[in-house]
Amino acid sequence: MSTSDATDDPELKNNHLTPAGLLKSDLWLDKPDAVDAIGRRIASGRISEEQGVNLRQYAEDGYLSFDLNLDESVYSDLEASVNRMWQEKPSDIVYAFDGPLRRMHEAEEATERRPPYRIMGLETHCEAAMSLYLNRTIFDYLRLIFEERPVATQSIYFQYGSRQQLHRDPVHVYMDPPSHLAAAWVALEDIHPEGGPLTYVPGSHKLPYFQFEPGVYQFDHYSHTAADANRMALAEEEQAKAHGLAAEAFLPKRGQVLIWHHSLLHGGSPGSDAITRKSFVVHYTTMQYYDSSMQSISKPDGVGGREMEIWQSYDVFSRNGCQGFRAPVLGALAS
Ligand SMILES: O=C(O)CCC(=O)C(=O)O
Repeated sequence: MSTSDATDDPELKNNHLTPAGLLKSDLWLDKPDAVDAIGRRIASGRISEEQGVNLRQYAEDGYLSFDLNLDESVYSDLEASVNRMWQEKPSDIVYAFDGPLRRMHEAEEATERRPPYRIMGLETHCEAAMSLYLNRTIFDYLRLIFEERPVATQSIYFQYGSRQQLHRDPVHVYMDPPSHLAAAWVALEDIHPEGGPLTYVPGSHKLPYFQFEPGVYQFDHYSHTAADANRMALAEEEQAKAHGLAAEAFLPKRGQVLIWHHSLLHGGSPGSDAITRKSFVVHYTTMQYYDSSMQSISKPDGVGGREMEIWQSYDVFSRNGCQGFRAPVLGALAS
């Protein structure tokens, strides 16, 4: 795949990108010999044939998918918990409607329980969400991908489609190193084609990043605008098209998970407001350099306006051999 060479500049504002504009990565599946390395691991018995097939798809197409075989109670518990969140509106959980995150006690069900609202950190109030946040089968794949202990962070529950433009996660989700990032998206119902399904562009993880200026690929909410975000989405789409790549909709049965590569282009397609698209997504990294989970919250400033506050959680907990950050809101409210 050909790549542009826009960042061949020693004075890069950051050095996360290669001169060809790809995200630097030390992960084995990002190396040119990944497919051979997978073959060697199958041959030596380190991974199963099935894992090998999935990891090959991850290396070549940028995602892998399988059925989690979830118990019926996971769906019903999640459903009941989400309804409870809207009834009780606890202050120690965070949601967003069509703007920055806010504490749930500010939520207005009549006007905001519709697309593209989302709830962050539902695992703090829901055992079924916790069982997905720290799901052992997903963690087993992440261990193979990272070759390090993964840590879960930033879960999001969607009742409807996200309507998000095509993007790559490191542009918005800052890990350290940035390539130590993957996400798992679990369908909580059979996904309807008109419900604003998740879309992704197979193979796009091998394309260079859009740069706002040489070396700058991260979206900065303080200095970049919606027009910059549109410019990026358009350029990414055009680049994919120029390489013969096209977006595909993920139309899984409930319980199916999609794990995507840090640099895979993905987003939420437009959908009907009348059709739900229940899903739970978790982001994962390693703790090589990354030591806290962070959230920017919009809150009343006490004099009739609003202000942004950054919340951070350094608290990691383990369960069943899987580890995850506690939601930043819990630490912020406790202190
Ligand atoms: O669920 C979606 O539509 C998109 C989710 C997403 O982009 C993310 O969590 O990074």
